[in-house]
Amino acid sequence: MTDCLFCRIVAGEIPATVVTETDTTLAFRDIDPKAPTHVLVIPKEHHQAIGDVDPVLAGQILATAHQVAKTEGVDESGYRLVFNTGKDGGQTVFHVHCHVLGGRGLTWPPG
Ligand code: IU
Repeated sequence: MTDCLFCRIVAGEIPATVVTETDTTLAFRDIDPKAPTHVLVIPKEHHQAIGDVDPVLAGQILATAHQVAKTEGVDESGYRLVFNTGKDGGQTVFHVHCHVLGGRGLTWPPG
C-alpha cells in the first residue's frame, strides 16, 4: 500500500468529495478550504511536483482546472491556479496538485 495520501484518494482508499475526473486527472474539494471554491486537481499517476510531469499531462491538469472553474461558476469572476512546489513553495503533500481558488476577491502577493 502506498503512503501517498493523494494516491490513496485516487485508489478510493480515503474518501474525498470528487468534483470531476478524467482518464488521467481527479478533482476533489480541499479538506481545509481557503476560499469558497477550493478544489485540488491532481494527476492520477504519482508525480511529486509539477517539474516531474510531462507537458501533455501538465496540459490535462490545466484543462481540468479550467473545467472546474467553469462548473464552479468562477471562470467569469476570476480565479487562481496555484502549484505550491517544494519546501519554500509551501508544498505539504508531495503528489503534484493544482489548487483552484475562487469565489471571493483574492489578495496579492501571497504570504
Ligand atoms: P499544499 O500546496 O501541498 O500545501 O496543499 C496541500 C493541500 O491538501 C492543503 O490545502 C490541504 O488542505 C489539502 N489536504 C486535503 O485536501 N486533504 C487531506 O487529507 C490533507 C490535505 I492531509
